This record gives sequence, C-alpha cells and structure tokens, in this order.
Amino acid sequence: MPYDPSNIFAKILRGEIPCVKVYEDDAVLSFMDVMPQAEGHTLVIPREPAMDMLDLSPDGVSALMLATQKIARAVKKALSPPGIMLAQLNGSAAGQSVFHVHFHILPRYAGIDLKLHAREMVKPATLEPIAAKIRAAL
Ligand code: DGP
Repeated sequence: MPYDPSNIFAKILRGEIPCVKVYEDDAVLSFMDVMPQAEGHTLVIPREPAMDMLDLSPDGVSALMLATQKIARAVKKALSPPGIMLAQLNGSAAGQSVFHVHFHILPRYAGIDLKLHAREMVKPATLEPIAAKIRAAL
C-alpha cells in the first residue's frame, strides 16, 4: 500500500486542517492528540511522507526520535507526570489508525489507566492551555 497524501496528518502538515501546535522545525511537527488517552497526550510526526517507522529514511528516524525526546522532556517538565510512555504503532494490525508515522507521548500516573485509543474527541479550547504549558517548557 503506497503512502496516501490525503491522510489526516498530511493535511495537518499542509495546513489544510487545524491542530493545537506544540513545536515545529524543518523536519518535524508536534501537536496535541485530539482524542487524548491522557491529559497531555502529544503527537510528533516527521514532515517526510512515510506510513510507518519501517518506511521512514534514516534521517527521518533520527529527526523524529530526537524531537520525540525533546518534546517528552518538555511534557515531563510542564505536567510533572511520574512516568512518560512513548507509543508508536505500525500497521492496522498493530492498532495504527493514521498512516503517517508518528510517536505518541503519554503522561502516565500509577494506578491510572489510559483512556481508549482514538475514541473520544475533545475541543481545541481544552487542549490549548495544556499545549501552552508544554511550549513554555521547551
Ligand atoms: P494511531 O492509531 O497510532 O495511528 O494514532 C492516531 C492518533 O491520532 C489517535 O490517537 C487519534 C489522533 N487523531 C486522529 N485524527 C486527528 C486529528 O484530526 N487531529 C489530531 N490532533 N489528532 C488526531
């Protein structure tokens, strides 16, 4: 299956649909997940069009991993969760639902389960103050 440039993250990268932005540079974009599984659930995507980690170039992998660490550090500083989970799904059988490679950054607290994956949508106004805290911690 080839990369489909009409996927939702490609549209976000082209500015065709909005997102609550956390960080961007020449290689990556980071924004709040609109269906958060935890408060502070943040996504990091490369600008390179690749469906998953298996398709991404070495430079793309490098940029994506470095940005994910940078933003995970900012999430930790901004929200002080005791744990940070990084999740990355490859293929629908693995649970991937948007076919532009991405990392999930998920704050975790002992005894608090994640909400269901890609299920409940929240308003940008709910996400913006959390994103502002993360941006301030970058
Ligand atoms: P995955 O299943 O790993 O492909 O995760 C895709 C994530 O993307 C999922 O947590 C929900 C999120 N998502 C889906 N559509 C949108 C959208 O339009 N905007 C944002 N910000 N997140 C989205």
